[in-house]
Amino acid sequence: MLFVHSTVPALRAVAVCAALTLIGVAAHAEVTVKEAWVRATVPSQKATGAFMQLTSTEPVRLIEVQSSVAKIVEVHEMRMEGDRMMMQAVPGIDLVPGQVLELKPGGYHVMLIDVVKPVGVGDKVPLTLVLEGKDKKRIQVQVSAEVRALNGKPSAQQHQH
Ligand SMILES: [Cu+2]
Repeated sequence: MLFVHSTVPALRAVAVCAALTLIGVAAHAEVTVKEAWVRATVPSQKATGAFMQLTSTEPVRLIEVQSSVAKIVEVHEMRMEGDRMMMQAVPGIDLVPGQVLELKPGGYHVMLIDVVKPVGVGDKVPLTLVLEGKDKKRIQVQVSAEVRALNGKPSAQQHQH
């Protein structure tokens, strides 16, 4: 009798684990990041932008970005309001499966505010993207963004002039 009582809960625990694993796989989104770059700063400049192209296999929402190079990191949108260019923080950006979400100058971008030291051309800036699925599960994507000059051209091309 003792043997039976101790075995049944153990089996139940295994069954629960297997079910959780299956849910995890079904909700797994693969997020791809391409062309990640950060605009170089000049010594007196305290804020800059990070840009990239994002795609996902599942509907997910970019809700947060973290980086060790800035004290505050926000997701911003830029848009025309009348004849003025306005920039403001947004709570998140939705990724539609199969569509490229482009963060670019003049559009959505990651704002790095209060940079701890100037970021120079050729440096690598670590970014952690936090994305949330429809099931509220969060995934993190680590990105190494190349620092480029103000015009956004890759540094290799800069050297050709
Ligand atoms: Cu901004």
